Amino acid sequence: MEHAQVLSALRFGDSELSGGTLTVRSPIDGADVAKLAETPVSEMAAVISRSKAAFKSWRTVPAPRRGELVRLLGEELRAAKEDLGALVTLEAGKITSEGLGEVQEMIDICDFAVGLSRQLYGLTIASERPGHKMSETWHPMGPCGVITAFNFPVAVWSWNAALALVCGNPVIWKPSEKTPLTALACKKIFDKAVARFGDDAPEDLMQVVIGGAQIGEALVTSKDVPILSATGSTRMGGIVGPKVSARWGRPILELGGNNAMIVAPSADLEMAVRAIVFSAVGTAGQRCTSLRRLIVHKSIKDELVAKLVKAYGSLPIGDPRSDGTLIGPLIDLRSLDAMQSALAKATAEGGSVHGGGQVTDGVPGGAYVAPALVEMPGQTETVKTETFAPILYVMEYEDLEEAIDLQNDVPQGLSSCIFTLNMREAETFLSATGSDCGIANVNIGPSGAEIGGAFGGEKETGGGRESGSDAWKGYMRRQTSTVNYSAELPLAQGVKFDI
Ligand code: UN1
Repeated sequence: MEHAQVLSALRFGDSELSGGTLTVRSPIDGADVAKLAETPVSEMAAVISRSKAAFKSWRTVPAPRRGELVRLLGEELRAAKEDLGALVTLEAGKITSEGLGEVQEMIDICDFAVGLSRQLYGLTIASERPGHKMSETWHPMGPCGVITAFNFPVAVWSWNAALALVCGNPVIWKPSEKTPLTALACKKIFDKAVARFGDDAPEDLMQVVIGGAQIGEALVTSKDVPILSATGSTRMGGIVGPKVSARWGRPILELGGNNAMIVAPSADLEMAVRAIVFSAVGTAGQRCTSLRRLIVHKSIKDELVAKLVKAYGSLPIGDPRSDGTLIGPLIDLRSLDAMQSALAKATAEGGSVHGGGQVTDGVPGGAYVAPALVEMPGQTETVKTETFAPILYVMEYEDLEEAIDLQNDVPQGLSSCIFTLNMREAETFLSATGSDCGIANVNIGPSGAEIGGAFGGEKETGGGRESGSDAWKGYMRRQTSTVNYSAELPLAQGVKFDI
């Protein structure tokens, strides 16, 4: 589909797409597709105060009813799946199947959140005092700021928004400047769900603000935004996290990853190769869960590298809209430069590079690259640094302890995996002495997590958890209540204080 067709399918009007100051380019061909109006920084106080007003009424709507809105959003997303997937392709450069996959991830989290809306359970806790009852209740928090990155321009918003909404919180979304159109399209889809839902959804339950760092800064520093979820680089998180904490807000951070796979001697190598290729070159290496480090047992390293070099040689690179393409463009030329400079550094550190060059033939413009496989003599500084591009560093190990040490010896802690058929190795990898990451898989690559699990990681990945499991607790405040239904007033810990 041509860019204009994709935009008109989602009912973008000409006036919406022109006359503004934010130029949106498609990474597919570098073409300018829109000039969007930006939210003035001076508007942010009003945006936040409208969100506060929406909170006052949304928190009183029963949670299962709030879930109904998210159910309708899931329905609208099902209806818009192809169109929104195509827009993800247009704006982020993902291949068609991954664009659709991202929308599916949104649908899945909506389904999850609908069920959750009837399961925001607290606890009852045994009181040490007679005639007393102790319990724990979860309450809505207030406006939730969501700052998202270009690489999952819509799914990450939905993980946050679906949970925030059933938990009783309005959302203010600041998408990446590189992918604002997908955010505006989601807002249109959300508005359709609201129109079907009825009057008990307040105005401004979901607001999208368009612009750069200053817009984000307004959310980060406002005391009226108690939850701030931010996805992006560790550098960004290092600024955002402390600022949110300093004003006693709750940051939910999902930052850099430097994800590894250990390939043990017993691994099913055919399966490992498929998992490696998908997770290292899928999304052109631009997932925070992309595979960046391969730690291979010495005895199988040459065999595995040979298989990978062969597989890498035949990967279809090109227009992400074309059938059969597996590697689309990088988001922009800066990413291409960052990749080339990482490869030059790795070479200087003793690495030997297979592939990795720019691809200019048979592509429609944009920043296309061949994925790189880099055999490294050890875990150098460059290997420890996340580069958002399809570079896979290969290192070898002799015993599992050494492999786990290498896996853990990076500043980031998002995702990790081991390929082995040896149960002792697999369980050790998952144990307290194993991977230090938020995600640890066996015989599965590090990327492509399902929404049912809590998503996020440790160390410089930021410690936040989003999406499944009990990540919803990050969007609510916990209240412990003790009720005395006796006629006495005993004090806890047996304290006597008679007056
Ligand atoms: C991201 O790259 O920011 O696990 C999110 C995955 C996807 C989400 C990635 N479900 O790869």
